[in-house]
Amino acid sequence: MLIARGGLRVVIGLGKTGLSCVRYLRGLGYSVAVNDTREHPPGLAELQSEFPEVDVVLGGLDGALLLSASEIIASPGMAISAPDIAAASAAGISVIGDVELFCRAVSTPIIAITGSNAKSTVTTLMGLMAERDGLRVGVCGNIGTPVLDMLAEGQKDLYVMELSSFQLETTHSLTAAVAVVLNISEDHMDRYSGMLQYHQAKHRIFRNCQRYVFNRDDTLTRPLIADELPHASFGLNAPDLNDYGVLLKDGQPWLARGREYLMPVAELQIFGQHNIANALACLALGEAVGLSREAMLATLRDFAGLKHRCQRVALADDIAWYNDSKGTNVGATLAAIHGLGAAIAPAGGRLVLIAGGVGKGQDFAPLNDAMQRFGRALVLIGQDAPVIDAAIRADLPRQRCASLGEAIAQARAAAQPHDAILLSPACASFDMFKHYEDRGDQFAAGVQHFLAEHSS
Ligand code: UMA
Ligand code: ADP
Repeated sequence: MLIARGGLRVVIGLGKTGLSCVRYLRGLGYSVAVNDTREHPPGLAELQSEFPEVDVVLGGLDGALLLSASEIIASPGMAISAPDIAAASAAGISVIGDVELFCRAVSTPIIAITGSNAKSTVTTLMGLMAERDGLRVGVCGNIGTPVLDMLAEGQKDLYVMELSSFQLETTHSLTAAVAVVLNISEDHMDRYSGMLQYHQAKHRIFRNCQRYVFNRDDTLTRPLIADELPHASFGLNAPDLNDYGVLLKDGQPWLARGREYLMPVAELQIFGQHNIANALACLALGEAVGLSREAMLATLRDFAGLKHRCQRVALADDIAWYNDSKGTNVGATLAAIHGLGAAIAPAGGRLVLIAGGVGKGQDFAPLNDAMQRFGRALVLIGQDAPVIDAAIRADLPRQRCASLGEAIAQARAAAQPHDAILLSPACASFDMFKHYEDRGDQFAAGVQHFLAEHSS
């Protein structure tokens, strides 16, 4: 039997997060109502069959409902600066998120990971490392499983939590065993007034953390908290005694801690400088929570990378095709261009880049130098193709295409032997696709289809 708890909880958003919050709060006996600005939110049918007693208001925020709440739990996709939510907050109603509910309930150690890019790669690796070391580990958060759904899975020894800036905005009680901001570059400028506000949201991860890790190649990742707090840095140069970095041994780069050689970079299956940084970040985070060195290095050797992140999907006529659909901002696309461009340059290869989509108000100019250095041609798709076209001034052949299928054909026409064709859009996907996975899957399927039709 449910114990009736005082005060109405209003959950905003009926996606994965909203549903997980309703399940959690109803499980504790709270009265819950749900509000979503969408007419047909994805979790509606599930909610109505599991919790027919929960009132749902759709098609817009309901200011009166929000003002009647004891506490509002906002999903990350909903900006808490929306006037009705801001008004409730100004009236003294606490506005929190699912991660806050989780942190209030759990004292198990948490590795808390944020950054503009690399979050899912590092979060996945940390989960695999902890599992290999024999821990019961819950990998959750922005990576896909809402934290409260993970809580329902039962006792864990460690949580590895990927946190977005949106989730951090509504979290107050996180006391991470170790926290990291992996890197910071422009993203989500449609939700923030500028880089300062975005940076401040990311750095909330360090509040009350027990240890921290930072990227010494990116000063924006260094927290403004006391240096007495135990910490370690990672970076691509030679490390100080307790830090992680790269040392040369017989001319070959090795992952290193202080003066200690840990593993040749060549043993990593994931490529590019950015992935060396990711591996080093994992080693520093793992040390902070006491994971064994052997388990961590064995995991790094085995890991072949995640789908949609610089993933090779085809090789034909000496031209390789790469799906980097998760490259949804300029920072990620730059990492892909540099990583892949440097890998194919020795054989004379250059990159044909397929980019474009919803630009989220970013400045695309940083892509110019990278494309000048490594580019063969530019193929543009989606809503913000003209913005990218104007920002990349490099003297390269370029095409604007109305569909991904056309982009695939144009990219192949521009490519030469030893080149690589890279889908790394630097943009969100929702003008043409359901999500980045859909874009990546359509690309991989489209490439196979194109190659089958054009094979000699
Ligand atoms: N939305 C409305 N009205 C509402 C509520 C939401 O229009 O009232 C829209 C949002 O603008 C968004 C979509 O609905 O476009 C989904 O939002 P949501 O908050 O319901 O999302 P969930 O399904 O709960 O998924 C969220 C994260 N999504 C977002 O932050 C947008 C998922 O991260 C995360 O995996 C999941 O919680 C579990 O924690 C996705 C994401 O894109 C992968 N994250 C962004 C990113 O990585 O860049 C931050
Ligand atoms: P996130 O979860 O932060 O989006 P992912 O691991 O899913 O991170 O990678 C997203 C994109 O960023 C991919 O295109 C990937 O190749 C790129 N990426 C991965 N690591 C880095 C890094 N350290 N710096 C910049 N880009 C990176």
